[in-house]
Amino acid sequence: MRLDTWRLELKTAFMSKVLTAIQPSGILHIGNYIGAIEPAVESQRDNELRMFVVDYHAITVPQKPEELRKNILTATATYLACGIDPKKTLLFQQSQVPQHTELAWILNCTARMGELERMTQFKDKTRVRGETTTVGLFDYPILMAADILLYDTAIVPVGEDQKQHVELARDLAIRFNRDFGETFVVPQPKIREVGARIMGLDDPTKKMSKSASSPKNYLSLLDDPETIRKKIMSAVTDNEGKVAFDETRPGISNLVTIFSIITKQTPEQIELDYIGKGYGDFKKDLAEALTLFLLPLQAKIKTYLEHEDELIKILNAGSTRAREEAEKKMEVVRKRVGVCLNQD
Ligand code: AQP
Repeated sequence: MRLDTWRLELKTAFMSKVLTAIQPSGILHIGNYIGAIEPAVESQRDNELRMFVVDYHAITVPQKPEELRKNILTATATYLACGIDPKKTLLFQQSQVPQHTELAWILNCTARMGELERMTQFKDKTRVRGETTTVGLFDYPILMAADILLYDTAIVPVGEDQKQHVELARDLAIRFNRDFGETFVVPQPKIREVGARIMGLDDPTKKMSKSASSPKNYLSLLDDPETIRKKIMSAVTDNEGKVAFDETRPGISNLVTIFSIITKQTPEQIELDYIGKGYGDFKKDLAEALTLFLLPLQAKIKTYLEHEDELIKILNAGSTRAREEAEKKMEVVRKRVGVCLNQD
């Protein structure tokens, strides 16, 4: 065997299956980039990555059909612009792989009401939606568990907000394996140390969210330089006036975190650079750094969006491969549960 072939085989044997996904519930923001996209791009190098657009998650809250379609394409263009390579990564659209909803139904029949009632994200969103909360919103962590378990996923890089959902997927995998025989790999959440929870610019006590009621909450990856400047300059901080990463001061710490990640400097380095300077100088530099970071990314996203047919082709090709893989797992699951009548 040639040395390079041997090396490739050895590498493949140690590659982990990694999975990540984003809801096309709006234009992706810097929190999605830091919490999910950048870690996914990193893991693509040495792992087997599955990355998809979870459109059936997005409809757990009302979406305008034409906007949803656009957001699916924009999310795909964003993944590609950020460096996801469909030759290395299985890139697809969740709704094109019906095995996700099929497995979700089976897992529904093993999950407990209390497990879902405890989900923090559900409780937060219910507070906002009140009577209009859908059954889908309640059940969405189960669909997410199905997304993960179908592909023998070992690692799920997520932001802090999704940790509880990955833990539910673990519990459901362990229970299914116990009751029906070894079927699912038990996944692990992977949460980055800095930037796992980017906070809202208008309220740093809550996480940045696409569906926040005010656009001042998030920094969209498509915001233009003037919007970036305005949002950063008006970001909520405190009266201390000292640039520092300090958990008791969530506003300024959040901005230092964003600065640190996009400029690849440590928070300590940033603190040193701003000794004796005020928030105004810091925010101005942060807005400039974000503009420099986002403009080339936006140009790439725009180019991908100009070739809609290509984007659809990439998603369709990925979805075909995902269906084949997911179907193999579902054949085992149907047998284990007892609904498959063929014995062979
Ligand atoms: N603020 C955040 N900081 C760090 N990571 C974040 N993520 C989301 N918000 C932050 C991570 O991005 C990935 C995709 O999330 P999602 O779009 O599937 O759902 P979400 O977590 O509910 O994100 P949003 O922006 O808050 O969407 P909406 O408003 O539609 O619910 C996940 O890995 C998530 O952790």
